[in-house]
Amino acid sequence: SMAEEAKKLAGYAAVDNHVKDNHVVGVGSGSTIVFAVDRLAERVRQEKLNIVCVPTSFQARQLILKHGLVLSDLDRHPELDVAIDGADEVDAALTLIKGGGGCLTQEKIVAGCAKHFIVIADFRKASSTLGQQWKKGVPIEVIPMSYVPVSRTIAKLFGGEAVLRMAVNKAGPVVTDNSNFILDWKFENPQNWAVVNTTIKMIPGVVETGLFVGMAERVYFGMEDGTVSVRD
Ligand code: DER
Repeated sequence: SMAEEAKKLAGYAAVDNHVKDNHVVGVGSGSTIVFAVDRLAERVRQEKLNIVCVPTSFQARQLILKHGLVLSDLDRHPELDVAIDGADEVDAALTLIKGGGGCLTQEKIVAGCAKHFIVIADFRKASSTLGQQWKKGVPIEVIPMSYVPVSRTIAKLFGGEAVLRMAVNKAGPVVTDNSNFILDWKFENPQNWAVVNTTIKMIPGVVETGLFVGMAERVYFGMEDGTVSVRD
């Protein structure tokens, strides 16, 4: 489909422009990163690159292993050369909503350990303000026993509604790779995302927010017309 082709364009551009020999590469989660890992594996084979990969989820770990790439971790490589990951939405200031796939916590940790955090996305993610296209809200990972008070506090502080993410193929709520729950906060108005991020992070029980503020260095958007648009 057009979106799949756009994801491929973005993934290839990021890997070709930012991954070099002897690099430690953070591998994101979701569907767009699949194309980036395809390209990474192809380049490793063709160019005999010496690369190690640090995953951001169980899914990313499976992807690394499936492609025969060298799996590593933050114990061995607490500083990465580059991290590449997707996003659910990107605004004009490169603030991201992430966590649509429920992997936001390890994604933010890995992104924070990288010298360069590069985002890849199809054209549907390119907004000027958050909420224009992404309607599922801001994912927030919480300690399970706290999800009700955290949900109430967010609504009291910032309005909207923070809803427990229920599983589709399992009875009950989605459980993250870290054995936590996710609240999807359906916000009503654009906010000062730096303030929202830090305030929500301080609520007891909150593990991480899906707001990546001031972290992305560059975003590659695959466009409908087959071009790649760069935002930095
Ligand atoms: O859940 C996540 O954080 C993913 O990286 C998400 O932000 C992008 O997933 P997609 O590439 O499947 O749209």
